[in-house]
Amino acid sequence: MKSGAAGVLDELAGRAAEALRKARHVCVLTGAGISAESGIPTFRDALTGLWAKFSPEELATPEAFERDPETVWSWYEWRRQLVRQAQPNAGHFALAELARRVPCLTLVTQNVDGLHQRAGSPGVLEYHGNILRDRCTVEQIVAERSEDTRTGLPRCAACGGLLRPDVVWFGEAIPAGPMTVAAAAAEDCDVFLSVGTSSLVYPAAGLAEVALRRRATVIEINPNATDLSPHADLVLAGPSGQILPALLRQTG
Ligand code: BJW
Repeated sequence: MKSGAAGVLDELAGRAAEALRKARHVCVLTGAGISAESGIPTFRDALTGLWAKFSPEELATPEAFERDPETVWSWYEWRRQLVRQAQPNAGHFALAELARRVPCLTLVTQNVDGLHQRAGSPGVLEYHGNILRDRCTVEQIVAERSEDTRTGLPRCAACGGLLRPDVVWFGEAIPAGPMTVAAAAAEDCDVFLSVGTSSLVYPAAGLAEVALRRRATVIEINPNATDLSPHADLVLAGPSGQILPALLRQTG
C-alpha cells in the first residue's frame, strides 16, 4: 500500500478514472503544459538565450507585429523550428486513446503546435490557431508564401500582402467554428478535463467555468496550482505525460 502524497494521488486518480468510465461526453481543454514534456517551452516560462529580454505577452499582439514585424517573425520562426523538431509525448497519446474509449470526446487545444493531431486525436479544435500556417494580412486567408528579397519578410504568393502566423493574438477574436463547438461541448459535457493550462487566458479559461456551472465533474491536471484549482472537483498535481497514461490505465 502506498502512503503520503503518492497514496492521495492514487486515490484521486481512482476517482477521476471512475468519472471517466461513467462519462457520456468528455470535454478536454489543453494548454502549453501538455507539450512541455515534448520540449516546447510553456507560454509563461521565461524566455532564454536570444529571446531573454522579450516577454511572450508583448510579442503575441497585433500591435507588436505592426510596430516590428521583423522581430515578431524571428520569434515565430524560432518557435516553428522547435515545433517541427518536437514529437508528441505520452500525454498526447493518452488523450488520443481516451477518445477511443469514451462515447464522445471533444478536444479543445489552446496550443498552436499540432502535436495532438500528430498523436492521432481526431477533430481537434484549434482555439488559438496553428503556428505552422501563414495567413495573408490583406485577404485574411491561409496563404502560400513567397519571400520578399528586399526585407526578408514573407509575402502572400497570390497578392503580395504581408503574411503573419495563423494564430490568435491578444485582443483578437477566436475563430468562430472552434469557439462555437467548444462552448457547446463545455455546456453539454459531464466530465471536463483541464490539462496543462494556467487558466489565465480568456475566453478559453471560461470553458471550465461553464462546465462547473453545468455541474460537470471538473478535473485538473497540472503540477502547479491555478485559478481553477480551488473550484475543480479533482486536482491531479503532476506532469500530464505521467498522469494521463496512469489515468487511462485505471479506466481499464
Ligand atoms: C504543466 C506541465 C506538465 C507545466 N504537465 N502541466 C476576460 C477577463 C480578463 C481578460 C479577458 C477576458 N476576455 C478576454 C480577455 C483579454 C485576453 C485575456 O485573456 N487576457 C488575460 C491575460 C487576462 N484575451 C484575449 O485577448 C483573447 N481574445 C479576445 O478575448 O477577443 C475578444 C474579441 C471578440 C470579438 C472581436 C475581437 C476581439 C485572445 C487570446 C489569445 C491568446 N493567444 C496566445 C498566443 C497564441 C499564439 C502563440 O502561441 O504565439 O495563446 S497567449 C498564450 O496564452 C497562448 C496560449 O494558448 C494561452 C494560454 O496559455 P497556457 O496554454 O495556459 O500556457 P501557460 O504558459 O500560461 O501555462 C502553462 C501551464 O502548464 C502552467 O499552469 C504550468 O504549471 C503547466 N505545466 N509543465 C502539465 N508537464
